[in-house]
Amino acid sequence: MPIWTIANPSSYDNSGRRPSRAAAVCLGMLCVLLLAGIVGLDQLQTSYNTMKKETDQLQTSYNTMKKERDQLQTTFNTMTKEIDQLQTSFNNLAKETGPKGWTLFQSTWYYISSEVKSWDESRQDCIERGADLVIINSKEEQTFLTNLNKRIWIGLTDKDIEGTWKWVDGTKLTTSYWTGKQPDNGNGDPIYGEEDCAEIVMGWIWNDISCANHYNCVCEKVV
Ligand code: MBG
Ligand code: CA
Repeated sequence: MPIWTIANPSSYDNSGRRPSRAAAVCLGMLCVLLLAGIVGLDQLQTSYNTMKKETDQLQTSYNTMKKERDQLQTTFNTMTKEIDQLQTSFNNLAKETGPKGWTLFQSTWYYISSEVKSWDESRQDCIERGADLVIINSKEEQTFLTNLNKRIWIGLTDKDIEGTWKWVDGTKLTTSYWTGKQPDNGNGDPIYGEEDCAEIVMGWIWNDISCANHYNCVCEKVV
């Protein structure tokens, strides 16, 4: 049945236009809206597809990079191990070929004395060997000296100004490894007297003690 026959004749307006025309306009607008919706949805779908493709590509790149990073990490670990092995071989070789009594540790030569002497005599000995009493610049060097398990003189003194500790090259002390309440300058006890020289004690770290005491020493020669 045609649409205009449904219209109620009482609903005719003053313009004399038939309601079926308004319905047609509405229908037309709905169609336009529907079309716009469809176009919009299509664009959204396209954008979604593009983004999905990009996300997939990013995921692939991420996976590739992760794999590459893992490979680099493995290579790095292998190389670190090789460096350690080379360092050990080098140290062993240097030990064999270096001057008698001298040990190489981290590119520096150390002489561990076999005789016990006062701090001043020990320093003089080091100087005559073209070196000086050891100056400690790193935790590794400190550990190396502690591991010698000897009572040794190091190149540290406060002879010039009491309480101002200086290395034998004149530099001021920055990082220190004093044991417990040390340095205490003998803690006022006449048994110990004035304590102006630093030693590394077996199982201890640093202590100040009378420079006249006789200990082994470690000389250091930087090449
Ligand atoms: C000693 C130190 C000495 C002084 C003394 C004070 C038990 O260690 O060797 O240098 O510090 O303690 O009591
Ligand atoms: Ca002391």
